[in-house]
Amino acid sequence: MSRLPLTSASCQLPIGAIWFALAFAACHGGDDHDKPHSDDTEVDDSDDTAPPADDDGDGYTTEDDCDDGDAAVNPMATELCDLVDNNCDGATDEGLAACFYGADGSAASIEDLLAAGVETAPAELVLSSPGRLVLGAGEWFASLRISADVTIEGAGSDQTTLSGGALLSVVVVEDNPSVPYGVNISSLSMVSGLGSELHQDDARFPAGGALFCRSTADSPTEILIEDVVVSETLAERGGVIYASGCDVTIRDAVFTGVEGNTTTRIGGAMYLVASSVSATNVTVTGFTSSQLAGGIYIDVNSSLTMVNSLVVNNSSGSLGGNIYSLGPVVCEGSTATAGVRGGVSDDIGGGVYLGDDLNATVTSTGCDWGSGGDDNNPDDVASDYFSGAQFSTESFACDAYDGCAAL
Ligand SMILES: [Ca+2]
Ligand SMILES: [Ca+2]
Ligand SMILES: [Ca+2]
Ligand SMILES: [Ca+2]
Repeated sequence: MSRLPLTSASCQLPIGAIWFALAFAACHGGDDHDKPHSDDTEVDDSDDTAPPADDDGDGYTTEDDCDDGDAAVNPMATELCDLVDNNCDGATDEGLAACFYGADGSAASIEDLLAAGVETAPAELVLSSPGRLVLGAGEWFASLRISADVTIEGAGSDQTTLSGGALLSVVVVEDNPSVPYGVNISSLSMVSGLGSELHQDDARFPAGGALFCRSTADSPTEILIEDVVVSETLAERGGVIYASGCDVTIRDAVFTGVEGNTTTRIGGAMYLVASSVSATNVTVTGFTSSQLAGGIYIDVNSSLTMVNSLVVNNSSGSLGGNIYSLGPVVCEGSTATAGVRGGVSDDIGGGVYLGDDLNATVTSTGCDWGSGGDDNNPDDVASDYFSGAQFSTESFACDAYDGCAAL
């Protein structure tokens, strides 16, 4: 609000919450009938109060101008990505489209870079210095290549969407052989990634539709995914996540597969190599693969820990409808919140197939393994060393060679 003069024959004072009271006192017989102008006849002017200043000349006095030393800051200014409350609404950098805050204290808008991406040509954005990327509401066609400690933060999984435009992985975390990166992704949706190309054993295939993470360092790259919804992403290996040398923590997330997917060969939702996934309140559902692991493929030196999480209704053309594992699988929770159900394998291991490795185990505490229409088919847990087990109990342990026993 700008200053408005109150005009009368005897008074000219500004209106405002405070100033109205002063004006009233001055114009209607205050304590000493003092006048606020320099031409008053009273000897002592010490109790006069000066009108509010507008030192920077932007038309707003100190009443409304939250920085009266900067004319670019005032209630009519546009909010910018600069760590300043430009429009004096009490909030800093609110409502912006895309703002990157460097760990060095810098702030830079990347709205133009992101907005240049379209569905057929997503923006390829390189984040190579540590910091925090804050995305506002809207759909952004972009693939982010990260080679630093970076946090990506949307306005909510129902507000902010990152789309790979069915061309690239939505997020790629690069390898750093010396000091692996830490990357956090939160409060957004990821759609339409098609995986990055990966060389492995002279093969070349797209991997990690939403997230591709690879580290060759001694310690793993740390990834946190929180309040994230993923749909419509595909890759030959890991429709949502391909992780090699990465520890991935996932909280409050829903991953949904693509109906009629014929792209994925192994790991409809995830493909883990020398990686761990810790999932809490996560649902992985509706994924398919033509070969192994309709839902999650767990290679040697990898593991999956699920707490109050569901891996349900995933199917494979071969071993492991929901999960194929060469490492430990842990499922904890109650039947209301946790389970491995509705998996379908055209071979064995509708729920979990345990591969030929000493570390290939399943431990279930309280999880629902389905029954009737949502049972795993043809079995809940199987390996090449024991015939398929069907469980009516929620707590049991299996290993690939000795089979299963109730806990
Ligand atoms: Ca001002
Ligand atoms: Ca100002
Ligand atoms: Ca503001
Ligand atoms: Ca600002």
